[in-house]
Amino acid sequence: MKKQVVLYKKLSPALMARLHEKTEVTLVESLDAEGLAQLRAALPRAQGLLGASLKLDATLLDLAPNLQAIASVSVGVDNYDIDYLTQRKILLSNTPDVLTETTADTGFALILASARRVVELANMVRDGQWKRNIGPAQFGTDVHGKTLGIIGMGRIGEALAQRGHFGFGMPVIYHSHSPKPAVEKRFDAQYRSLPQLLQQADFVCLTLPLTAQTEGLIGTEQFALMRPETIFINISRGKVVDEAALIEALRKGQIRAAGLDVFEREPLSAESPLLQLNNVVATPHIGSATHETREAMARCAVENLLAALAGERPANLVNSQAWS
Ligand code: 8YV
Repeated sequence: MKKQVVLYKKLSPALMARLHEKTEVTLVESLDAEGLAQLRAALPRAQGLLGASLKLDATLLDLAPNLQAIASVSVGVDNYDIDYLTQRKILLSNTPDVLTETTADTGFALILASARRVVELANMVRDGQWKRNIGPAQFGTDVHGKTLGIIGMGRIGEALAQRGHFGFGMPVIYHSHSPKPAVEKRFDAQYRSLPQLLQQADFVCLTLPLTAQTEGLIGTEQFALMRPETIFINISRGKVVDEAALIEALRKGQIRAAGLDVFEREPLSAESPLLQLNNVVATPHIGSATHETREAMARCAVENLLAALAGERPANLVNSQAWS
């Protein structure tokens, strides 16, 4: 008998066909109130789940007694209670690697846009306010040759370092839970303590996962260590930062600008004080959002799920303790 899969993310026709070939699929098209009710109704028969951007807590998972595997269409796994899943022997998989380069591109887009004030000045042109040659009041700041500070030297951090070092001649400094000699050799990068990095980097870039240890890592005390020239970039998770402290630092001119793809609450409210600030570039969590990469992530998730449901170890198993 085919296994029962509940999808809470739309897939391309090719991937839908692949899934239909092997499983019985229930599709929940969106995660609005109606969609969530559909999901709840489908959970009791679900053996596999595939989707993203939904907090799957114990209350929801308790509705799914037959669940064997969850394939998340994301690299981040902060939406899942991993201990609980492991306890129930539910295999959780994610989609690393395929999104690394695209997410690093997003990071660099924010670095360039914030430093060169691309959004603010493009809006000036669009608003018909380009009346004369621009002067120092509109000048930006250079990116090439400046110090790139990366917090969290994982795959995405490395891809950012590669762009900065080889493309823009930037000295690279980094902070992570342990020094990485191979990275240091490849990008001529230097390890720093967190306070040292915050004091020395021209661009402070967050690329680390959200965990109990990283939640609220950057707050008032950390912004106070940055300089008025510092540009702050976040492509990881909003909750790694105390957003109120970030707003305060921007308002007080403690830092020059911020490029943000992630926020404490998403979607970001139109009322957010961040959107009142000209020196903030805010994008709607587009880190991996290209046609090619989202398809590759979905394909990876489908293969992870099919493997798990067939009793094989998925290529990107997150909770290896659940595998026996
Ligand atoms: C999206 C992401 O949030 O992979 C991640 O961790 O943050 C993103 O790529 C989304 O999960 C894509 O489906």
